[in-house]
Amino acid sequence: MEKEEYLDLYHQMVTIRLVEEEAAQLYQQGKIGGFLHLYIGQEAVSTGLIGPRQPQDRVITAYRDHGVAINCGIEPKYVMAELLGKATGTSKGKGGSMHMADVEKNFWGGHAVVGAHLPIAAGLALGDQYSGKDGVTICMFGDGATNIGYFHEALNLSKVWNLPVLWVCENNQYGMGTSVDRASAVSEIRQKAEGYGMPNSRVDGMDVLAVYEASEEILAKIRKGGGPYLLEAMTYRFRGHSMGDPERYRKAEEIKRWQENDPIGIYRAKLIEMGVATDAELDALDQQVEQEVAEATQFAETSPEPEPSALFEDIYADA
Ligand SMILES: Cc1ncc(C[n+]2csc(CCOP(=O)(O)OP(=O)(O)O)c2C)c(N)n1
Ligand SMILES: [Mg+2]
Repeated sequence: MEKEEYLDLYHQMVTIRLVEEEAAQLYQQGKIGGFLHLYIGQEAVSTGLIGPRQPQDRVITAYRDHGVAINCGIEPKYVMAELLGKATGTSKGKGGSMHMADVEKNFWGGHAVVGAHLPIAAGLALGDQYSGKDGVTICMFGDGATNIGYFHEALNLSKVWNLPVLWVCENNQYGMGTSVDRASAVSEIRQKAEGYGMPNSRVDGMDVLAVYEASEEILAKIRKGGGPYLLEAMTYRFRGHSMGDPERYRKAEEIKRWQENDPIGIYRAKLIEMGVATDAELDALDQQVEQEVAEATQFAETSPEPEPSALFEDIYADA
């Protein structure tokens, strides 16, 4: 990788972190309605995963989607405007936090029903296979989603039809307040792929370069007709399940231990150690992102609300 590419990954991770820290404040001020699920702590997963994708590769995820939207190339100002329910938002202010999408960026959302986007991912991949395109569908979901029927149906059919899907389980150790050990019959989620004869592996989801390398290699295999693959990324969400989670199910020491393993801090140290960038260069980049996020917030706050008539638009797709 060239220096710019290394720094671009860093820029994306810091952007996600600062956009979400700002969003948490706006939520507390009552400017963001509904639910807000933050991705803070998990930035290395989507950044590393989406880094090596080709433009024809589709991306689809669950409701923890702000970071994924940014990694797919949606500008922070459109993410922020969507969070505030403004007409300039990426889903015209009608989707909000959980329903970011931009088909032009090949980002297929943002889905609130746990596991429900997995069969949609299989359908997207079937469409590409049927029309002879070489795109891979990258489908991200949580550990909790792997205990849902949709997961098993989608994995099974993807293998039966040899669909080009990269299934990615973001194992952040909890589904709401329930730990993986209490909800899943197997502690290594990747083992669930064995039941469908599907290749699988685990990766350190706090190490953006490890995720990038795994993604690059697996995408190439799938693109060559290798069929579906399940990648389990080990990660942790530093904040509650959503805003307002009292977090009675995990100990402060556990959170602290993981926070000491901050994916941005790890990557920053690695960039310096590898001689890619100096402390001062990274500080300057941090400041640049602060400025960009302030501008994005300003754009969102001063954007108009959707017109009432917009309620009746975008309900049915044009044939
Ligand atoms: C079908 C369905 N059941 C329950 C819920 C409520 N719910 C929202 S998030 C969640 C936990 C999912 O955990 P996981 O898949 O691990 O994702 P994470 O929040 O950790 O990213 C649940 C049970 C839902 N949205 N949809
Ligand atoms: Mg989870």
